[in-house]
Amino acid sequence: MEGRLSILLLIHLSLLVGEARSAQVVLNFDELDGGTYLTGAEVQDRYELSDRYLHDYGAVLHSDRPYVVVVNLNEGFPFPQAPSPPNAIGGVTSDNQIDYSTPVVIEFFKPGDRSVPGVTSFISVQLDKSGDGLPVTMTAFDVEGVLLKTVTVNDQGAPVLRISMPGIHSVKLRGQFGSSYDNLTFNPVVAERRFRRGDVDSNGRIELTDPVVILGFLFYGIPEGIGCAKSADADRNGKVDITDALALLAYLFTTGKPLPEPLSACDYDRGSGELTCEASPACP
Ligand SMILES: [Ca+2]
Ligand SMILES: [Ca+2]
Ligand SMILES: [Ca+2]
Repeated sequence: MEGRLSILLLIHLSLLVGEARSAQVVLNFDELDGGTYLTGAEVQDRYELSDRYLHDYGAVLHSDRPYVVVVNLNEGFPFPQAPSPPNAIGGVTSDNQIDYSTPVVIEFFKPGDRSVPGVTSFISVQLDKSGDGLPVTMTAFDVEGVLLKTVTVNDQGAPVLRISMPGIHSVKLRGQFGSSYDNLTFNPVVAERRFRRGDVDSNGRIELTDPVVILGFLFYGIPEGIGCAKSADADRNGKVDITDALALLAYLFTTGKPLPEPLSACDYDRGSGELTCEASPACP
């Protein structure tokens, strides 16, 4: 009985841990100072928003200026127009005026470190309630600026734009004259680095020690983790398991069958699943 209880407790605890790890970030901008929402108004410094969320969440926002504007949608409307009142965000023209048809860009980095690109696997944003019914698009790009996906909604009744796929480094929101954005939600951002497949210990060479590191990790927990899990995914199936060690051994010693790129040189790997590459010293 006691044994069964502790198993249940373990299952419960592991569910809790899983939940904590995958907790989404929700930014509603309501803790910030919000200014007028009027199109054409000049943006004052205190309503600018750019890298405030870099340290904790790895998100940086900009428009034609290196920031977006935080607008208070409570004033002047009979009912609050922000999905979470009072604030939403909007675009800023190059001459520093509020303009909702100027695109808003959200870019991800390793939290606290703008020199290392980051990626998320899910992002959504909600439009305000005063839409004009015209189409608004969100386009996602990978770390190299390659277009991943575009979604479109008609801006009426505070619709939500969402994209769910691995490798999202940035999104561009392209709205109409009255499109402001709220409740920006995304999965935790992880660092993205160049790597070479098979160079598991990232010493610049693919050799016997690399499959040995995979086997040690899988069967003995030594090392505890692999700095660049993508480099260990030799067959590029999105998981690190014994088939990767075998594929690597075959590449080195028997069939010589090449592994999927990036193999010949350091590079990013687009859309190869949820594995990450946090550290890869041989691929700066
Ligand atoms: Ca809000
Ligand atoms: Ca190596
Ligand atoms: Ca694999």
